[in-house]
Amino acid sequence: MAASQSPTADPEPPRKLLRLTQSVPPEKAVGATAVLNSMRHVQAQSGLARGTKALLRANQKGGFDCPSCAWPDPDDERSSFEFCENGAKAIATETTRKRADRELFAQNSIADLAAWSDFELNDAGRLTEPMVLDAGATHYRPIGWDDAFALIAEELNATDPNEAIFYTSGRASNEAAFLYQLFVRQFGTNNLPDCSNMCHESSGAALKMTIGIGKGTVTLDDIEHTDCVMVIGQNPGTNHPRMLTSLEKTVQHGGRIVSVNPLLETGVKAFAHPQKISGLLGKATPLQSLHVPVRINGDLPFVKGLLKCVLAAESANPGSVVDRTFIEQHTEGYEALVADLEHISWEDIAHQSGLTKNQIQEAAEVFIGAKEAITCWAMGLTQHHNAVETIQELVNLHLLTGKIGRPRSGLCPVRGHSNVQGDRTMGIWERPPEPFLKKLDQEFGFKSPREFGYDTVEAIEAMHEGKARVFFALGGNFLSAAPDTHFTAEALRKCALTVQVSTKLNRSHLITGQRALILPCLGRTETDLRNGQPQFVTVENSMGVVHSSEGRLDPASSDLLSEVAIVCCLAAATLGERSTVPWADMAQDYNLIRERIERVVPGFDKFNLRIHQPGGFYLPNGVKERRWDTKNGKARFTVNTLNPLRLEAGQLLLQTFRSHDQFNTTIYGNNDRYRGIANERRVIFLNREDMRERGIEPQQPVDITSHFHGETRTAELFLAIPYETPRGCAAAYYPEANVLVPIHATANISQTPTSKSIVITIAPHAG
Ligand SMILES: Nc1nc2c(c(=O)[nH]1)N[C@H]1C(S)=C(S)[C@@H](COP(=O)(O)OP(=O)(O)OC[C@H]3O[C@@H](n4cnc5c(=O)[nH]c(N)nc54)[C@H](O)[C@@H]3O)O[C@H]1N2
Ligand SMILES: Nc1nc2c(c(=O)[nH]1)N[C@H]1C(S)=C(S)[C@@H](COP(=O)(O)OP(=O)(O)OC[C@H]3O[C@@H](n4cnc5c(=O)[nH]c(N)nc54)[C@H](O)[C@@H]3O)O[C@H]1N2
Ligand SMILES: [Mo]
Repeated sequence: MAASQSPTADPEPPRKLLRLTQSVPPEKAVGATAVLNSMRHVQAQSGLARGTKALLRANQKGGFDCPSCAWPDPDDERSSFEFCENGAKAIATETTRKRADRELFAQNSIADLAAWSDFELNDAGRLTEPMVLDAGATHYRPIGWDDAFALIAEELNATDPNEAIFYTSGRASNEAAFLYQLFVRQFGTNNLPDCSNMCHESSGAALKMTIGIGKGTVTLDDIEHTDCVMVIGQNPGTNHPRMLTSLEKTVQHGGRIVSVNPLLETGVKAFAHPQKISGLLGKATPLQSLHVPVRINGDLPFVKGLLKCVLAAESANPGSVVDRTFIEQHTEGYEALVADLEHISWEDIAHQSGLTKNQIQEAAEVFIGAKEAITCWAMGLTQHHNAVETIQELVNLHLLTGKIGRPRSGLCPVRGHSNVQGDRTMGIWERPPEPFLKKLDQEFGFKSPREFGYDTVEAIEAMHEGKARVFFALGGNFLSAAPDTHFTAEALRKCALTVQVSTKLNRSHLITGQRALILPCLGRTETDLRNGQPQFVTVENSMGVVHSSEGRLDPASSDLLSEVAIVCCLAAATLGERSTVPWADMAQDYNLIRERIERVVPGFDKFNLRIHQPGGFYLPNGVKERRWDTKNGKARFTVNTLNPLRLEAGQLLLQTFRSHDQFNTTIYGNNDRYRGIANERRVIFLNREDMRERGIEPQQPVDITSHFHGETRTAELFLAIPYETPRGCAAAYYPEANVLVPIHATANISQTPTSKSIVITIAPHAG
């Protein structure tokens, strides 16, 4: 029998090649192929009846919130098909009939399972009962819930609170998240890292500092009726497919779409609406009117170029472009911005962005010519060393032109996980603001710790240095999502105990501390009965709408607990008499939790009443009324230095991104249809000239080495494929490429791992 927990069990997905075929990427997205694909996934996993029942309740008023992305639902009328191909895959994967039960764990050791691909791990099915891995054991074994909670409580109570880490992935409901942070703070620490640290932290930081709120400022209706949407560093066709429905409306209303991306992503080329006969027959609406092929991490100079164009247009025609009244009334720092831009040369901008002055001018003309404009972005901007600066530069663009805080204009960071925004609103944050803690303390009669906790990268470092010994995850797949896979694996292995609250099997269950627990929970689609009463939870979407989510399917197993119940049991077991919070009552009636949220978190007045409004309610957002929650009540222009990564001869910049067949580390299949890739994930997309220069043939196996401050990391066995992208740019899938992301390569201020600009070299595969 293979030994488990031995540091030799490989934390990387197996390095095995499948059978790649590459074809020309399609010219349009969605259409009948997407519908067929949705049904294929649902039928294969869930069966038609269970699957269809689930799909028809997705994103309906009174239904459940699709567990995939955070794109909002229409405020008014909804069709009966408010889901997309990738939402269908997420639902299929949760509602699957397959089970990762005690037999599976008895038959397969940890080492056996570690040899499975990420696809195979997820495909094992839903987890059915709590499992424990004893110290030195090779296999997980079943454990009762009470024993599991007692085990964690015992370990936590033998641990200095600051040596325990409590991670959250963005699927946790508001109710679960609120109670979780309350428990963690009563336990005595702010060690609450979350997936946001690896995701939109840069957006939150940049927006908070400049406009006073770390969230987007527009509604779905704004997007659908604006004159220009700039989609920068985002691939909506794959990651937010329902956004295409909105972009189609923008275009139909006469708006223009500019896509800024090193790749010409199919999703923004054209869209065939899957719920219209014309769309099913293949008739597509062209979406982007301009594609700007920026070089990876070339966005800061690109936006500076746009700003220079705005100033030039204003000089040519004073009073036409720059919104002087707005600037005077609402902002500070204008003069410094103008002075900075005067010093920046077009040569530097062109050189660093990889774009010509003409290309930038063309984009500027669309933006300037639009009376109203919205900028949407995601990971293509947030995961770079200067991500915060780049997003601040976008804020400059909107402030300079006054295109913010009025209908149809503003900023739109498009969130990832379906409730990642809500989790932060509920206090999942290692750097909680004082007013929040004060209210929390008042409400629950205790004193929260004030010392900031660890974010994701700091948490990994702390575990690695032996400064943390318990790791608890409310959802997610920390090992595979985090940077520097081998470093993170070493860190987790140094813990005394690692605990994962999960729905599906993943690699974080296999790379563990000395002891490990898997606590299986209900998914969004399932009925949550407490004391015979069905409960619902709430979430907040990317545009600040809070609404309910209630599943109606029979749970995957009778032995699952809701996340809320898990947190309550854990808190009661750990804190005992130390806590005066009525954990048991709240676990039985989620209205009681919402009453507490209402008293602690601003914007939730009459929560239990308003949550029954069909579609929910908007949280207050001062920027929409041009109120700025900054120190002096003004929006701030910022001066951001151009500070490009300097590459040495032979080096390339690698971004790590998502295929069309995955949700983060959950792999649904091995295709990436919109990029013409079938049956392989170990690929590296390269510019043709870059391949030729290195003598690399199409589909040749290569090894990739990343370079950071003299350190190197290597990912082996990827097939090189020629792809339309600027010189010097490369791309590979996450999580296979995470081994290359150096733990210390993080963004200024937000500390987000720089997963979109990894300095690499490639060489023919050795072996
Ligand atoms: N189906 C599905 N949906 C998802 C997810 C999923 O994995 N699958 N993940 C969810 C989560 S958590 C998130 S955060 C979002 C992620 O949504 P995205 O941010 O769209 O995800 P990525 O695949 O990382 O794509 C990044 C895009 O940015 C581009 N890009 C890379 N580097 C640069 C750059 O330097 N400049 C510019 N301008 N562009 C660049 C890439 O070419 C790619 O098009 O999606 C959410 N929705
Ligand atoms: N190189 C690189 N790394 C990245 C990124 C990148 O672009 N490149 N993107 C980063 C981003 S944007 C993000 S958000 C993170 C994502 O990081 P995570 O959120 O940690 O990872 P996921 O893959 O979304 O988590 C999947 C697991 O969540 C569990 N799960 C699913 N549904 C539920 C549920 O309802 N409840 C509970 N308790 N568990 C559930 C399942 O067991 C599943 O295996 O990864 C980051 N890592
Ligand atoms: Mo994310």
